[in-house]
Amino acid sequence: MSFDAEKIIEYSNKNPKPASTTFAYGTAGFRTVGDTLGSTVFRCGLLAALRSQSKNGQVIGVMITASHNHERDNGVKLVDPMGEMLQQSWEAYCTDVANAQTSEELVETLSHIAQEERIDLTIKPRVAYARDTRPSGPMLQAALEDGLAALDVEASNFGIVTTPQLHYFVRCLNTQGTAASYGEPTEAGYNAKYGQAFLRLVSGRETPSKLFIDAANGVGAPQVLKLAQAINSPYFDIEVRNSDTQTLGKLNIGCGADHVKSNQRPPAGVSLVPGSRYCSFDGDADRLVYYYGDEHGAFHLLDGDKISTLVATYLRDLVATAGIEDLQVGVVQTAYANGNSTSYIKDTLKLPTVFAKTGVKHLHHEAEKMNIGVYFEANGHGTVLFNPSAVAKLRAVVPETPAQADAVERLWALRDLINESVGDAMSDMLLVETILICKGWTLAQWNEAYTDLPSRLLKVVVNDRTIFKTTNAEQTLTAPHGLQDIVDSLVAKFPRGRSFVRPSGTEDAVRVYAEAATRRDCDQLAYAVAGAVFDKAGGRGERPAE
Ligand code: G16
Repeated sequence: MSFDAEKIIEYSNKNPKPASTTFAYGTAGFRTVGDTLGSTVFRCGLLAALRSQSKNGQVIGVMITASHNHERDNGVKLVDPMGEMLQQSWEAYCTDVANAQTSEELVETLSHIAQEERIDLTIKPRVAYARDTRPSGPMLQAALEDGLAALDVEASNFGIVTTPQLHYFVRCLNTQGTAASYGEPTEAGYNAKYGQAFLRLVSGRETPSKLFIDAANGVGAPQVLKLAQAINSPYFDIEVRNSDTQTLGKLNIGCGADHVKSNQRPPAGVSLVPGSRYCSFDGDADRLVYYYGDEHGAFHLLDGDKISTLVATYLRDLVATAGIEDLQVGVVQTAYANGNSTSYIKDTLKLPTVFAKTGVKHLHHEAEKMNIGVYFEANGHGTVLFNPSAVAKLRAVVPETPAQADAVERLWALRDLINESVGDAMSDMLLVETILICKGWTLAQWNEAYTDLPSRLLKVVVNDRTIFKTTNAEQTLTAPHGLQDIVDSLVAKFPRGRSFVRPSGTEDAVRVYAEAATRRDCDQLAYAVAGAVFDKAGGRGERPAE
């Protein structure tokens, strides 16, 4: 059995590759200007079919989104059967397939992959797909549907949903009717699963004040309203801001988690009232940050590091109360983690912590190695994983006291509350809300655990970001030659200084991160490093300046 080459060529000719463009599967799939992605999304449909066949017909997910990026961008990524990111060895296939110059070359590339992976092409492929609210979404969805039709895929269209919801649906579809059943693969099933776990954990406690949610004018806005409707309880009293998904030019502009984290200020449309509680999603609701304003007008950010320490502390304490021996909670971070958060995890919480490269796919794999792995990027993207050994240990506990029984029950309920397939702003928000409600904490009390070192994240646009190569979990540059020495000499000038440079995998830019003991030093260091990048590596546009 082989492909119907003629059919693939016919559909492929409808979705031609732009001749001069090279596509690369980056941090979170392919991302670039949406209008140029038709051929890539079409071809991802073909590859998703092969991936499904290679997994014995399990459902593979395809999500069309560019998450935090500008509205004109779009992207596509594949989701593996348990809702996790595509296995990394297949990313190279994605790149090969996306860059085949002609339709005939495309068929050859697909045949080569089928041979290499020994794929049984008689298996019926199954794919689930969805998109976010971007204007290029319908065109790209049509291209994807061409790819699915070319290989006779049994396809399920989940419409306009958040990225984590699609990951959840894929896992549900592949576990239906098994002991590992993850839930109903519908929006209502998602809302019921997470909503019910939340109510199980908080009922009987004091109700919190209203939570203001900035939805980045993205798909999280309608979805979180549906979640609130399903929960229908004073424990989840929300007001959604930046919920306009209809007007062009609004998605992620001046709002959303990326804007709030990068600029360290509230989003448009939100004036902070002391004592009130706020959080932001990004454009496809896979990132979450919290914040508040104090009575002196100062802005306080509770980012992914703060979420991770809150969650790790809570889990560590529950495990201790449950009296489960050898059940280790660990934390995975990236180089963007604030230095004081890392010290707090190691020195105060006394929990193991490891560093991974940027991209939740890298953190996820590290977290899988831990019993209970808490992983969050500083930008608010992350989740918690309970590995099979943790689940076995939880099952084996025979509680001897009511306190122990309660802690065990809470650990089970937390596992139901957490979207283990991927970082999920809505599920993470319910998790944070649960912990705050159970502790009776305000955001200011949560923030007291440790004080962030001043940090700054800058973007530098250069002629060719592919000349930047890194090592050491992306904290050290190996190219362009000599640039790391300059960064090192700048860092040495500032007490508690730390800085690194890496090419973005989702945007056409190089990222510069810096932290130091004072705000003044941190900003000087960040702009000095960004200036050096601009000068030595072909900066474009305006030279970064304070
Ligand atoms: C994606 C990834 C994140 C990553 C971010 C920025 O986020 O899922 O893991 O931190 O891109 O990556 P980079 O610095 O390589 O551009 P999102 O929210 O855009 O999907």
